[in-house]
Amino acid sequence: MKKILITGACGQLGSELTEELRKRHGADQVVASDISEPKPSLTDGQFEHIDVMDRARIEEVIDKHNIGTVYHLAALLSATAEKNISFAWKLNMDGLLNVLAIAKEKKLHRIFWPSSIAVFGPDAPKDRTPQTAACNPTTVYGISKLAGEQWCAYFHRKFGVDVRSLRYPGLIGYKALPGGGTTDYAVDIYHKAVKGESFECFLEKESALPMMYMADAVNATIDLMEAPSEKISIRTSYNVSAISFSPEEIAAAISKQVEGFEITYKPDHRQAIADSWPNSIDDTPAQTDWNWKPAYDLESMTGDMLKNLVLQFSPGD
Ligand code: AKB
Repeated sequence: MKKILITGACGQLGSELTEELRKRHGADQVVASDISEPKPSLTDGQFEHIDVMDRARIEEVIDKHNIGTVYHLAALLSATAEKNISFAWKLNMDGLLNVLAIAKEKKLHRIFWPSSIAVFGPDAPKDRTPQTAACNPTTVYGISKLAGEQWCAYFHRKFGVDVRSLRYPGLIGYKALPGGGTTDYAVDIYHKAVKGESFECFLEKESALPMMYMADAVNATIDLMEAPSEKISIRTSYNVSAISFSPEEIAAAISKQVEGFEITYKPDHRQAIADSWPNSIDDTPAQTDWNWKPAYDLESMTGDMLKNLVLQFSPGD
């Protein structure tokens, strides 16, 4: 059987996706890769160092491990990308184009590539933003995701590459920290709450954004990848929705479970990014095509996050 390769496996989504795919297919079937050193949680299976801008290196790893499927996650997120626009463009685009070209040449079985709600900009409706809303992003990250979506559709249409994609909202999990995103506050806030500290939020209190619990994100990704080809009607990237909340709403959900929790607001440059994105997403095509349905709402996610972070931070661990 051909193996699975994950790029960017040390990232927030990569580390959890690697864990779940190894659970489902066996640790020896899933090769994790990253430009960084492997995290301890990734050392139960094979690991390779890959800089995704180096096409020859990706090919070498694909040949060495007899790879059939690639989850290509390595990228710079929105806030970091704004600080280094040329590098963000190079990493996000060259990485994807390398993987797509290799998939075409080696006739790989399937590719997954993450897009984002960042493809939408101020011209899209804010609430329940539909799949086909205007995509005029105002960030370099959003521009790279929009271009990437079109490259995915092009490689599918022109060369038959079976590449699939989701427009992730902000992802929230307790196992790994996000890095450099605008939605990162919604992870950091839980860490502060379990440490008994107050939280200073870099977004305004009413700034609602689409979000998703990591367990739902991992399931959505694997469900999409396991769906029969004839069910996939969208070859750019699917809208997927789960929860939508503002900083004041997540703080209220935490306060119900952590007595005395306090939040203050000091909006910074990330506020402009958040302001350009939708408040919530309509994901009808994902529901219709491959039965997408999230399991977690704000309350159940908050309960699970707090329970698991308390276990992680408890003395003796
Ligand atoms: C970010 O904030 O940059 C990401 C995203 C929504 O794509 N979490």
